[in-house]
Amino acid sequence: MKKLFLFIFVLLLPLAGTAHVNSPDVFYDGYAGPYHLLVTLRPPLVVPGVAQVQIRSVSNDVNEINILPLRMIGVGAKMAPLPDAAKRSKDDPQLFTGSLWIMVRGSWKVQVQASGSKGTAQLEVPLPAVSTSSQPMQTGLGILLAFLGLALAAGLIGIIFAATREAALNSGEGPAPAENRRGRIGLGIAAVIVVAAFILGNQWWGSEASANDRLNYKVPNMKPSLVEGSVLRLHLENPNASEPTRFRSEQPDRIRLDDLIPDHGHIMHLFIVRMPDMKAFWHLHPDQVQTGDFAVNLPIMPEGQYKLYADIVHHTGFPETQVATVNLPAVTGEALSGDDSGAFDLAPTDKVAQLSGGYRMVWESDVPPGPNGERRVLPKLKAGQPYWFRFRVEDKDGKPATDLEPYMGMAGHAVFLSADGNVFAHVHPAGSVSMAAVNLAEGRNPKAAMENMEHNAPAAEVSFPYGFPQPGEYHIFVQVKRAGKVETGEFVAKAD
Ligand SMILES: [Cu+2]
Repeated sequence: MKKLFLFIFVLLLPLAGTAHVNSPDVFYDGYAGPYHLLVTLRPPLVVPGVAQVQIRSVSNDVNEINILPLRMIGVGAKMAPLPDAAKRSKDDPQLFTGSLWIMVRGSWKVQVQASGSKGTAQLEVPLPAVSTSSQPMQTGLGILLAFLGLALAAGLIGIIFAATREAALNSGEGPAPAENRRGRIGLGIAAVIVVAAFILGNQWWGSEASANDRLNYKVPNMKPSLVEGSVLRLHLENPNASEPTRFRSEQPDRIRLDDLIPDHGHIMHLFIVRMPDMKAFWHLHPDQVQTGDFAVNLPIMPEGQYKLYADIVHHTGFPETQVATVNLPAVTGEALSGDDSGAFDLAPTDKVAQLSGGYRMVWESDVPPGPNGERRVLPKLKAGQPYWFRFRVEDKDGKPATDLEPYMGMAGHAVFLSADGNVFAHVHPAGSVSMAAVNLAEGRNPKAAMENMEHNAPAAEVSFPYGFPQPGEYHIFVQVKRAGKVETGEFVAKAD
């Protein structure tokens, strides 16, 4: 039964996603006051719908967790519904689960209130909610409704026929030819009205269904072009611009391209990956030339087919990834500078990636020690499960690196990409949420994106909470900054 459910769930996995491509779940590693929590939010496939919430407390001092959904901006952000209690697992007392109704599309946040031995504290997790697919009516229900509708129509026609023919008769009298004729006329008129009602009803249903389809979120496909040999221009698309409402009122969080806010210091983060070998990877930061148009100087790049993923964040905290595939000739571009990084000679590995100067990045296959300090090994990775992906940077003697620096305000940046390029997620130590959205959710100025960022030297180990949306092979690109230079390690992972 569970397998069947899983199978159906996989079938229903949306072909679209936001912020990330085809990776709709939200993973968030954060603190509610003194409590360290790992929050997983599974947004509904169709809005209105139910979001699944799973919270793992890292320590065992949390007794109770309450959750509630709020709009990210506008009046809804201040009208908190009563919180729901998350259910504590019997087998695993540090695991809490719950579900929340998300009633409209747009930018939401989930407030998590944790209570325990150190009092009550809360944190907020951004949740972008969109419909990604329309569910067709179940065949059984369709047949039942068609049958009931026909019975109603036949009944209505029968009643009108009987009423026009026999209502004026005395008891015991049969209908005379005049009454028979009146009955037949009544029958004809009733049949015409019922058939007309069926046709109009069907049109109404169809237009509602297609209006609903138009509201489904579509992944935006930007148009790339190469100018002057080494400048990449990107023309963004906004297929979700017009959210027509019945009363033509404008949605406050309608998706538009003139409202972008910087996310960890840049208005766009562009990832370029060569397909299908994935041995070339860049993380660049194009400038906005005008609304919807961006440009960036390309580095030195070998010829090939490249997939492009451009992350942007709207003023509502709603993140999007614009995608494109492009064939490029060899580009004799500029040396990388500023926050731009990447390499064209990466060697994907499942354990140890070589960095410059003999340094290494090691994917740690063990997980943090268990409740009694016992060592635990990372189990086989399963799709749909949240994990901490942990990477240790060590010097040529195998000692933990001591010269790591924050890269764009964070200890590390990771990209999780499926082998076919259809699943993409840009993840940080705090999770898969956009950092600008986290600031917004917690009531800080999203534009002052760097103010809550790390300035201290990161530890030699960096971890990313993430779960693969579906089974398959994935590449993980992990970026850290060491001695003033950004280094990229590439790992291959399999999810069952
Ligand atoms: Cu990043």
